[in-house]
Amino acid sequence: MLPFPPTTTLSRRAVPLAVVTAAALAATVGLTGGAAHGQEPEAPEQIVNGGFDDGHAPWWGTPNLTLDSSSGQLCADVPAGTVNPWDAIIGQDNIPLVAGETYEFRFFGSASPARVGKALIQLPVDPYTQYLAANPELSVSGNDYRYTFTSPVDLPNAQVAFQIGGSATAWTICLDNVSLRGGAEPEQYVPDTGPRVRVNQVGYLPKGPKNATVVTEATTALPWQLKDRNGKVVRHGRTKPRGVDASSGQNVHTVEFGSYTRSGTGYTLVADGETSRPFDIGSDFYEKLRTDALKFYYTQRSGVEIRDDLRPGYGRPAGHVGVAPNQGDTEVPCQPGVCDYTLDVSGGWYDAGDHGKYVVNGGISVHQLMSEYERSWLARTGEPWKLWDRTLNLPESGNKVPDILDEARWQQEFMLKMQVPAGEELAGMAHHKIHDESWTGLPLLPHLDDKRRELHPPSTAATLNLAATAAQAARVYRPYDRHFAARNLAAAKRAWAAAKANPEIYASPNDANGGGPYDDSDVTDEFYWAAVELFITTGEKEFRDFLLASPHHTGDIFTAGGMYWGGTAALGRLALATLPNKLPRHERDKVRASVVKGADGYLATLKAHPYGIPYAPANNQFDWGSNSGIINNAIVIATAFDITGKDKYRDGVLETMDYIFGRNALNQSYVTGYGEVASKNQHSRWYARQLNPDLPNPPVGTLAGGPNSAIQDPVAQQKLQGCVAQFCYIDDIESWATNELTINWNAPLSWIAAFIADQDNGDARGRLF
Ligand code: 9MR
Repeated sequence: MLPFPPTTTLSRRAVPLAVVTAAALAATVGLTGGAAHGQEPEAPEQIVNGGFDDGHAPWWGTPNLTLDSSSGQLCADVPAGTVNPWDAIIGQDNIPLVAGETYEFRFFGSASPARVGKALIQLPVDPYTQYLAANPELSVSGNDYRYTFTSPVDLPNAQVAFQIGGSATAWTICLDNVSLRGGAEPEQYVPDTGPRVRVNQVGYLPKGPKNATVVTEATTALPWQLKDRNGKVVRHGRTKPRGVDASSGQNVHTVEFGSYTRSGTGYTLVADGETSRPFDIGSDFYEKLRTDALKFYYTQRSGVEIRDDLRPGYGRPAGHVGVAPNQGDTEVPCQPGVCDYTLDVSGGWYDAGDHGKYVVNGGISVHQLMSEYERSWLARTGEPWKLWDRTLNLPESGNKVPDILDEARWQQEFMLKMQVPAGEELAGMAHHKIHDESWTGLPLLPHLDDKRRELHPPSTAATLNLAATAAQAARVYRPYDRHFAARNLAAAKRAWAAAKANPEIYASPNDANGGGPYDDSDVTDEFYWAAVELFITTGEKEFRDFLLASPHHTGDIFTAGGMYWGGTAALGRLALATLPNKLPRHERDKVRASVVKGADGYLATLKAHPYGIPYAPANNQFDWGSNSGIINNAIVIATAFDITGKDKYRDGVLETMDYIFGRNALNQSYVTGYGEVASKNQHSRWYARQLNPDLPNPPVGTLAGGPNSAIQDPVAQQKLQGCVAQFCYIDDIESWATNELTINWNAPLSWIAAFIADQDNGDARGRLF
């Protein structure tokens, strides 16, 4: 972070730093630093009348605001009951921007009572592209704010907009000294990465491996010490120099202290004069994560009230049940020209921080939950009773069905609803997705979304996601609800037939207004996965012949980036390797060997990686949602453990989680509530505490997407330009490209948490597979 000396230049109301909260510092680019920031004195002012000493023209306000500049500041009373940020705006138009020029945007702002505002510099017309998006935490006494951004466009008429809607209660905003000048030095964002000794801040299993990474200039081995919570040295040794790590650009050493096995809390590791953040040695935390990572799904539910008694602090009205201002999802039309019927597609999980619901991504998510359940029965260390009824505190708890299946069913019911009804064109296909006709802003609770909801065209990929998950549901739910199982099997077969008849209907990459595209123009892997699930459930020849002929049955599918919503072949391969099925033994052995080989590849990557992850994407370009790729690769390694029982695979899984929990370049955990410093501002319209203190943070056990080299969002672009892989992340709610939460990222987290919790202290010996 930059130093923040009290300003002496622009503001007449500079506040002493002591009254500025740490949160405010973290949430804004910086309070004004005056001359220290190197502003070019001659750079011309682009904003007209930002001082309000003589009226406020040409500033404008939305009709619900009365602008008052009689005090020498511009003040407005914001009425109660606005929903979206843009329901109340103070703005100025016709601001010229020059491409490549770095600007400094400054203003004084106060709010009574305190509120988070939105300050934007943007295109004045649809799609309102934002060149700067800031969320100043406005206090009653007021602060000076300063941001910089580099304009990507030449534009004669940009707009400065203070969006101040979205509050249930009335408040007053005042602005002063609004200024925009070019020629600024680009902001240097420096994350606070704390001590240079990087550990799993949550903890290590007593009998598991224990690895850490030290960031240091030293090139020869250094002494290290492990200290217990009283500061007593309980083990010591020497580091291993590892050179420069490509994923962080840092010179690093590694520490291995797995020979120390005593449980306890408050351990620290000391090396090179630095003391790590504290950690435990134990196993309780994985037992807790097993359920926390699954409990995440209840508060993602659409179409039902979230009960505060079940999730204190997270209760909210049902979203999208056809109650105004919602327009759906009980009777949703298609996009214009796509179909002439409506469907009841209420229910399911919201995909992520948006209110969209997508069959493609919903598929892998619900599949991995059902697979977690299936593994609990089949793996040698599996503990099915840990996922049993009454484990997740759900409305359905007590119904004698495992809670994990109650949760998965909420989504699977939605998947079934997305199938095109009999008698319609493309009957049996699944609509790709349903979401708002255009993007909504943050924050926005689901029940307050007033946009039109639309069904998007059916796609082959969605249809195969439905076929795969419905085939799986048919076997998983059979002991609990034969009727639901039969309904799924019928839907799966209908979907399969429809996909075979329409094998190349692809979702458009351009269909991305109001929701993500989830486009995919190679669905051969989805065909393979669906055939596998149908084969495991039915044993039928058609599916066996299909899967044996698929290139994905023998191809090298264990890629660097790992399985994900657009690459599902590995889901099929893992299922065939682990679930009872009618493949001849020698065929099945080949499949198992291929999984073990895939795991060996990931282990080799992990061993070569000074931060111990089975992830080394081409050109060091970390993917969108890299954390899920990393954990999905660990699932392949875990499956090799289930197949072979060899400790090295279990150790690889455990070491992978060290990275997720803090052994990384940013020295932070990516799971909310786990570790001393952890992600807590993931992009979400309803866990939006960073924008509105009345709302909660994401629930404990929520995984952040993690470093994404492509930094597509404005906050990341503003602060992380030029970042090296692991540094391409920021815990800011507006960084949707690096810091979102999703149903398909928590699914592998919950799978792997259950796997590790099953390992007890790292030495579980279960029944034979
Ligand atoms: O996770 C998705 C990622 O793989 C894609 O590259 C990206 C762009 O298409 O979309 C991501 O998914 C987002 C989806 O489109 C909308 N809901 C939020 C998802 C997570 O960011």
